[in-house]
Amino acid sequence: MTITITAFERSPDGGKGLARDTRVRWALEEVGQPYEVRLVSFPAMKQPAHLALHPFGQIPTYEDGEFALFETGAIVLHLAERHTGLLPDEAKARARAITWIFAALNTVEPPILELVTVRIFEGDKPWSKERLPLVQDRVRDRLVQLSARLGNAADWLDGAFSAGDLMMVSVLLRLRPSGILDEFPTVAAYVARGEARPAYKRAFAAQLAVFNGKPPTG
Ligand code: GTB
Repeated sequence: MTITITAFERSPDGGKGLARDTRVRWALEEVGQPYEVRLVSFPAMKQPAHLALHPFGQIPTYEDGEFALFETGAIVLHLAERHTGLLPDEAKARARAITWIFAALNTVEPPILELVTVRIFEGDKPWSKERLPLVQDRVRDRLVQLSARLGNAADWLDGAFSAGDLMMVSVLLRLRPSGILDEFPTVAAYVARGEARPAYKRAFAAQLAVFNGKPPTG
């Protein structure tokens, strides 16, 4: 069965790879699974056909024949569990790698999304300027902790590259427009290592091709 994911017909990020289909594309590239993409417009995401796949009317979704998933955490974990390359075989190391997926989504991503909200969606509110430093500091707290975890020697969060790193790097990339990442060289270097992976580059290029109106090749 061909795997099909959904993505924005026209991503509001202008092809910077910040929409969440990129992390699913990246996982598919890491595990070597071919996939197709169905592009959806904002109105189409709220129509019954898409809501049947995604109850919250969002992208990305994942379909493999009759089987469908939503939520990037669930999709990446599903792929990582069924194919080699994104989770260690040893049970405890595997559980730790899965822990990092949850840590990325539940502990690191929320303050980052708060920052995006204050900077972009609430930037015109009178209280926005006052709130911004508080939210920036909540993000900085997490980056201090991640820097400590990575230390000077580790390339990845727990041994070899895993789905936990894929999710953490994906979450951290959303920070790039804010400039905060550059304050933390250890974390910035970690993100750069993720972006340097051939699978990430293919995923990024594929989503950019959509934005540029170029049909995917190969
Ligand atoms: N928890 C879900 C998951 O991880 O799958 C969240 C999915 C989600 O937020 N999807 C967004 C969406 O469909 C796209 S990725 N939004 C449309 C809607 O809710 O109506 C979030 C996103 C959007 C835009 C940018 N950007 O422009 O930079 C980056 C990320």
